[in-house]
Amino acid sequence: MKALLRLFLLFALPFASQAHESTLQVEDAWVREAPPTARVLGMFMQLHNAGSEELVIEGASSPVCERVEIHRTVIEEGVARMIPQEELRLAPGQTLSLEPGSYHLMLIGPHQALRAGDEVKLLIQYDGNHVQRIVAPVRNDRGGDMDHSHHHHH
Ligand SMILES: [Cu+2]
Repeated sequence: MKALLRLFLLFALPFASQAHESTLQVEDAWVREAPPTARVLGMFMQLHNAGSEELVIEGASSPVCERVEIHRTVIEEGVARMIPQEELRLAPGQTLSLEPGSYHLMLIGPHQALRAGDEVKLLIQYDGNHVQRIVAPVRNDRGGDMDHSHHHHH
């Protein structure tokens, strides 16, 4: 039993110390597949502040594209516009949903076409010197889409 406990600690400790630093939890991240010629792709996820203080997401980067911006889609007079955001603020315990038609990350200038099934690495910068690395799949999403700028019929 003691040996088992020691074994558990051996494995648990590196994760525990990591969890202590990381108050940002990211779930259900995915990138929306776009036509091969697309110069931007939307990326979506659930962001959760598991800490006891406000968390500020300052930006993100990915090896698959030139840069990543934080955007918010707003509808003005029936037209969808994307407004760049300086940062995202999460109150303690808050979950913010990045989803089509709302907040999202914009992958700008992809180095190559991203297809459904591909994986995208992303590094999220928050609270000054913290980073969170995630890997997200590219998915084909044709349902529930508010953005009709790309058509699939010819
Ligand atoms: Cu955008």
